[in-house]
Amino acid sequence: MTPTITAFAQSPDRGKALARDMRIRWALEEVGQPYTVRRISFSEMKEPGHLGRNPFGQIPTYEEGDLVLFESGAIVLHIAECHRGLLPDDAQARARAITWMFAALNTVEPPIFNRTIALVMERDKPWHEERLPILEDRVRVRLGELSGHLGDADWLDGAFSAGDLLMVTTLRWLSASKLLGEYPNLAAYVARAEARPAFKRAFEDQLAVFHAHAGAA
Ligand code: GTB
Repeated sequence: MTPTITAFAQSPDRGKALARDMRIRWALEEVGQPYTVRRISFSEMKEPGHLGRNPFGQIPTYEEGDLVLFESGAIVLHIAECHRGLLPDDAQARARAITWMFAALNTVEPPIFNRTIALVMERDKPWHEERLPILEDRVRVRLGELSGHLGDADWLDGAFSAGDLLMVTTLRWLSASKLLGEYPNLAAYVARAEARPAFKRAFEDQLAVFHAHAGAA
């Protein structure tokens, strides 16, 4: 059964694939599962139809027959459990890969997302200039720790996994900043992931949608 995911009708990141639907697109491309995309506007996200898919009125969501899921991490885990390629077969290695999924979402994403929010929504606040370096130092703490773990390995724990997929989509929120470049092994890690054919297909698909609808809002 072909799953349907939801994504922004008008990508606020102008085609950079920073919204969390990219996680789902990329995961589906990695496992070779075709999918359809339902593009929804900001107002549609808060209407009953979409609130039935996600009570928080956000994207992405995932529909597969009667199954309706929200939360990008849960969706990627579901895809990884239903297909080969994103989680190792060995039980302990699989548990470690799932640990990295949680680490990406619960430990690394919060400081990075707080910085993103500050840049997008708080630039006009009188305390913004004072707060931003504090937020950036919190990001540096996590990047330093992650960089220390990764060392010169290609991926976080053996073969590429759903843990890497979630970690890279989180680190990409720093692509426009100099922060990632302070940790050359992390910058190379993100570049290595972005070079994967599945990432490129997912990126090009969402970019094509952006170009097709640019200026239509
Ligand atoms: N925890 C949920 C998940 O992982 O699925 C969070 C979902 C979420 O935040 N969705 C956002 C949304 O629907 C889109 S991705 N927002 C509308 C709303 O809440 O009303 C958010 C996003 C967009 C762009 C960047 N960026 O440019 O760095 C980062 C994150």
